Amino acid sequence: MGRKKGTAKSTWASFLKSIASFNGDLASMTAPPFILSKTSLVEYSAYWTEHPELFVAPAKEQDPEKRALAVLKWFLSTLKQQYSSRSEKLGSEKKPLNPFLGELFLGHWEHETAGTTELVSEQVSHHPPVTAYSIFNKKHGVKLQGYNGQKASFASMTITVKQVGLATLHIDAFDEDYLITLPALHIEGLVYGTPYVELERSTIIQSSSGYLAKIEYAGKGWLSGKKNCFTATLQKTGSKEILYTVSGQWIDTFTIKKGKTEVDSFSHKDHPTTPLNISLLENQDPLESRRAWAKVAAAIDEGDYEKTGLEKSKIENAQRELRKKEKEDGSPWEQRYFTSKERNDTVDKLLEVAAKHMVASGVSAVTLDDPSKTNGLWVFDEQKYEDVKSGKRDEVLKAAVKSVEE
Ligand code: HCR
Repeated sequence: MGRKKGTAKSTWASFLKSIASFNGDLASMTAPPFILSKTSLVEYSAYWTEHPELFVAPAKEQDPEKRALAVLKWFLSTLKQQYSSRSEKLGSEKKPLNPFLGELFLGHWEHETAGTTELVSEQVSHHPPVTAYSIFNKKHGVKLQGYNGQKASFASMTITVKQVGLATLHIDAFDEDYLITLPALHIEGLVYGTPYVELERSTIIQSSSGYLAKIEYAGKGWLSGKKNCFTATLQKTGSKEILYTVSGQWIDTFTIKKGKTEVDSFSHKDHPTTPLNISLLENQDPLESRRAWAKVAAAIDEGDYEKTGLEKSKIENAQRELRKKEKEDGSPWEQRYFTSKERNDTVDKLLEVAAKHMVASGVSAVTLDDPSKTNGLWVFDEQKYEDVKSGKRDEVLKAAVKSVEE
């Protein structure tokens, strides 16, 4: 059975048995210690921008069609980081740490041509677990924001994960918005103890300038014999004419064609990622992920699973106490950088356009999950961000940190 031997093999077998009856909340899944990752899910927002030069590239295109294509290219380039970077050695996907409410992951990328791109990621809800993020490059006027939760199910020895949430990209120079839906995925290789992610179904990217990109995912044995494949098209919304087709393997290379002519290509080996800069642990806020989970991460590194469990429980128990206290005091947790809305007009408009097009072309319409599944629609609150930066919210922040440290 794969690379698992002895006790690990029997632990894996009982793990498979146990997930057969889990309730769909990935956070509640108890995984064997050897597949525990020391990275919290709140960090995953950084995967959107490990190629800052591609993130800002659309802002340089004057032609809306080329801009929409540049957005599609950037999105496709993020998939490897998002879904397979933790499993470079095939089949070594791990279970991330479940972020606590208020957990933060902050950083910035410095790139020769793209300049500074900033990242703000925050766990905005614990039940259900939801991470919200804002990634922006002021020099080029490009802003991405989104939020994300997961709903999982287990059948035929596979964990299938539906993502709830969405992302929007804004390009200041053209006052243009792009709505990005998130793909579903499943975990392959579970039976062999070699888990890895395969994407399924589709993603759409609808622009306010009237372009729609559709990406269809396929794994091994479907459209091709290769894993992690996709085919994408770019059309003017409402038109049947395909302007560009993009296809390939999202973990490796893809080509962009206009008709039968190849006009561009992308290969991960030619595009090294740019590392994210984060503060030293001692300079981090106590709610910042790496600092908060440091003892758990150290225990995982040492392979000391008893200590790992102990340190994790300390954080989880403190969180339970904190929620109890908030309830008693009637003062709910206040998110540091994000605000929950019931409606988002930009998103609604783009969805409506995309849905009409899809119904007309016989593809099932895109709908968004009920906001109650993510405790609302989360948007980056620039006022909160500025107030934190200028020190205006110091008192509130100190109180939040104190309550977590107590
Ligand atoms: C499914 C997953 C947790 C969720 C991760 C998400 C969906 C989080 C948001 C990111 O933007 C994109 C993303 C990428 C990850 O690939 C995905 C994770 C892959 C595995 C993990 C499971 C909870 C792990 C299950 C444990 C297995 C190894 C048995």
